[in-house]
This record gives sequence, structure tokens and C-alpha cells, in this order.
Amino acid sequence: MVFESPYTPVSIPETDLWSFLFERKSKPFTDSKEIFTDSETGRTYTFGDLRSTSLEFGKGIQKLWNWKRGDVMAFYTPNSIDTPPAMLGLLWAGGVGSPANPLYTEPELTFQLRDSGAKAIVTQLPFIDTARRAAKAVGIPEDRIILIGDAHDPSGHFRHFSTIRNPSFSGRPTALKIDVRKDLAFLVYSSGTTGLPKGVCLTHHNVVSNVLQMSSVDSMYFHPYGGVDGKGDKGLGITPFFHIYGLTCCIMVFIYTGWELISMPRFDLERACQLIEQYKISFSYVPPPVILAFSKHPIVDKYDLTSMRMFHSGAAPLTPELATALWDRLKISVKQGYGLSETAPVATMQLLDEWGKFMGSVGKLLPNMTARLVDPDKGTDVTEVGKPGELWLKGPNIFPGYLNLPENTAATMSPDGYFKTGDIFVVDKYENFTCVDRLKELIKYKGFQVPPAELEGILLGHKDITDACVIGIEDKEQATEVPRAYVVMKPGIPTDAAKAKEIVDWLASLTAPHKKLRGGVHFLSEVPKSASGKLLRRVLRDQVRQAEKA
Ligand code: 4UV
Repeated sequence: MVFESPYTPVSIPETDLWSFLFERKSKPFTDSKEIFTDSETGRTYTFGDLRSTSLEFGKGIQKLWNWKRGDVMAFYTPNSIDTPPAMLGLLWAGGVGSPANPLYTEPELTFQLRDSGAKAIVTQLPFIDTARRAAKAVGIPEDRIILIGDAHDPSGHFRHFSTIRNPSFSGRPTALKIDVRKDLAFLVYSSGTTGLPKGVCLTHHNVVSNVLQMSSVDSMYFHPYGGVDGKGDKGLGITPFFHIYGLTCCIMVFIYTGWELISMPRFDLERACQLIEQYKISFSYVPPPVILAFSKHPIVDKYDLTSMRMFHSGAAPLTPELATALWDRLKISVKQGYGLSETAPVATMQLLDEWGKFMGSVGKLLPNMTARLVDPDKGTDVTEVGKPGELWLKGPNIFPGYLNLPENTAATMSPDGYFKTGDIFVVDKYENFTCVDRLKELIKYKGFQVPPAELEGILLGHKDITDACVIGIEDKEQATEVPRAYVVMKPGIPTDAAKAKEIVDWLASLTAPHKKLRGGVHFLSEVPKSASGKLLRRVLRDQVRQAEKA
């Protein structure tokens, strides 16, 4: 059975992302509309500023480095209001943006730079050392490390993006005519259903489509003008721009809709409360741990948050209990969405009006999307309401494939053109989708991906470990999963708490903080494997779940 989106289809122009945002025939706001405001400095980009700054940056990199169509630029930076104009300038010049978590260690960043073939890196001063070492490892010259943000390099060694802007250069050469169905806008990294992180190719058409699909739902409720100060609805920018959630839903959607984003460099609960009170913020796109903080922490009581009308939660499951706790405390609606890097990212969304009626659901398919629910064992469609199946998706926002990995791409696509998400869903009679389990191996810590295969690979490099298996464990207190390792030690090596802590600390020194083994290290005499030697993570996961139930 094929599920069709119940929302009115959107018309998607064959336009590249820059032209889609900045050369629209008519838009419901003026060029002087504020779009991005920095929470700490108050610095702002209006729509007109974004257009001119991005254009000048795009011209600048063409003039300076002869930037070519398809050339990748990495963005290794926490949220900054300079990311949007730099990213869009890059796109204007035919380039591709590849965002990376600024807490990545040198090997993690090096992997992404090498795999993506990045030709330059955008970063900020506090992250320069790692950026510099990783750039060196892959042969990116130091003069291609570009700083954004308010801090300039006092030694003048690294250029600031403002000095690259070139207003006079003639313009986009015709050779740069972007093929919107083939040329990439973003190259984001995800482990997909299995293995190590892979480059998820997202075309201009994918991203333009998702901006239109997603905003067609929420722009029913939020507007560029009106409200308490006439300046329209303001969103709180918490979600990282280096994840596809922030990149599409906080950068691109805000430029398209004319909403203003008050952008925080990092999440801090008290600062978030102050900003909501100060700017009379009305909504925010967040992962579930932010909902947890607002629903439980005493500091929230010190602030007037009555302007807030909605949190949209995505990237990890949100329990009905948590949504209810927030509503009971603050009377803020908490609706949910679901998406993946491979869907650019939003695939389903609840209507703000319906969140309380279908709690726990991630809503209905976005416009222009169809889906199937497929029994993973039989490969046939699930036909009964309430029966679980793997969600398969089709629509203009579905990625064309993983970079240079045709076999992985083929494994995630069905012969009839559906993308297999690796997530298990049920659907109700109103076509609300609810995520009930994950078929794939991915672990999510507070919405951030932790690929088990990556941690296992690192653990196998430990001098005392002969085998390893990593799974996700539920941490109800923190409303997240946490990674736990099961390891087999060489004969004669102690298997006590001190050794377990040593391994946790050792791994933490090699990875970004979200990959820390917060679920601990457990010792086994062997890890479960199939006859062909494939790790059976699911067996361990089921054992843990059984033990929890007992
Ligand atoms: O590839 P990724 O890291 O991508 C995301 C994107 C999530 C978004 C983005 C915009 C939204 O508006 C929105 O609502 C959600 O996380 O990880 C994809 C995997 O994350 C899990 C699921 O296992 C995906 O395959 N996931 C994402 N959203 C949910 C979720 C959810 N609401 N409930 C349960 N799991």
C-alpha cells in the first residue's frame, strides 16, 4: 500500500538554491527584513545584507581561487550568523558546502576533508589548531582556511571572510550554469543504515524542495511581520548549522520565509530563557534534550516565556510524557517531525494544531512525498493499521546517493525508487506516522549520530582489545540513547571497573564528545557473530532490553 501525503502539493521551481532564495519574483517581506541576529553581539543580517554579502563572497572566491563548479568547502564551525552568507556565496559560485561538527578531533575532521575532497575550510579562531592540522594532513594550503565570526586573527595569518568579499568582480560565468538535479548544494555526513560515515549528496533540487515542503506546513502558523513588535515571529537558533536539521530548517527556511532567527553559538538553558524573554521569541526547532531541559530545570521559572508558542522536536524520539511535561509546566505546544540527512532532511511533520491529538507521532508525510511500510523479513507491504514496517520514502527531497559508494547507494534504494530509511514505523487510520524502533545500527546521542562501526574500529586499535561491539542503551533521565561497548580483552588483561574507565577515557580522547561511551564498557568472552562473521549487535541490544524488562 502506498501512502500519499495529505498536504496540498507544492510547486517546485527548477532553480538553484541561491537564485531560489534571492531572485524570487515576489516575496512577502522587504529587503530590510532582519533574518539572522547574533544572540551575543546583536549583529544582524537583513535579507538584503545576506544577498549582497553572499554575492560578494561568491565573487571573491572565484576571483581569488578560480572556484569551480562542484568544488567542496568544509564548514568546521559552531553556529555563526556568518555561516549563511558564506555558505550561500559558495553555492552561488557553484560550490558545495560540507559542514562538520566543530568538536571533531583531528582524525575525524581529516576523514571528512579527505573523503569530500574539500578545497578550503571555513572555521573560527578557537578551532584553528585542529583545522590547521587536518588541512595539512590532506594538503589544503593554509591560505585556504577562512575565518568567520567576530574574532579576527591578530597575527593576520588567516584571512577573515570579510576580506575575501569582492564586490567588483564581474559575475557568475556561464560555465557555472548549475544543473539543479545533478549539482550538489550540500555534502553532509551520515552513517546511513550501516558502517562508517558517508557523504550524503544533496542536490540543489533536493534542498529547494525541502524548504518548500517544510515551510508550507509551518508558515501557516508563523509570519515575517506582525506579532508583539510588528517584526513578525522570531525563532531561537539552537540546532547546529553543521547538522542538516539546522542547515535546512534554520538557515534556508528562515531566509525563504522571512522569519528572524536569534542565533546562539551554543545551547545554554539560562541564556536561551533570557533571549526568549528579551526578543519575545515564539518558536524553535530543537532535538528532544532541549525539551527535557525546558520541562525540568528550575532556572526556567525565573523567566517570562509566555511568548513561546511552539517547540518543534526532531532528530530523535520524543516521548508523549516529555511533551506533556512541557505543556503542563509552560503551556508551550511540542509538535514533532522526522527526517534524515538523506531526505534533506524533513520527511514528516505534525501540524501545530494536532500535536496534542496524536502525541508520540511524527505527523504526516510532507507534500509531494509518498511512502510504503515494508515488512523487513518478507519484503511485502504491511497492510494492517498499527502493524510495524520499515518506512520507505519517495519524493523530490530524496538524495541521489552516497558519494563514491554505488553499492551502499544501491542497498538503500528499492527497485521502484524508494529510499529505505532503516526506521520502523506504524501508521494510524489518519495517516499519522509513529517511529517505534530502528532497524539500522545507528545510535543517536541527543540527536547526534554515533556510528557503532566507527567506535568499534577505534576500539580494535586498543592494544588490549581483541574484539568489540557497540550498541545504544536508553538513558531515560537524559531522554537520549548512549553508546555502550562490549569488548573482549586479550588473555591476562584485567576486566574490572578501572580497566573499563581507562577504555572510556582513552576512546573519549580520540573522538568528539558526543561519541563518548556514556553507557560504559562491559567485558565479554566473545561478541555475538553470525556464521559469516558479521557482528550481531541486535542480539546484544535485545538482551539488554530483556534484562531491563525483567
Ligand atoms: O541523518 P540524521 O542525523 O538526520 C536527522 C534529521 C532530523 C530532522 C530534521 C528536521 C526536522 O524537522 C525533523 O523533524 C527531524 O536526524 O538522522 C536520521 C535518523 O534520526 C532518527 C531516525 O533514526 C533517522 O533515521 N530520527 C530523526 N527524527 C526522529 C528520529 C524522530 N522524530 N523520532 C525518532 N527518530
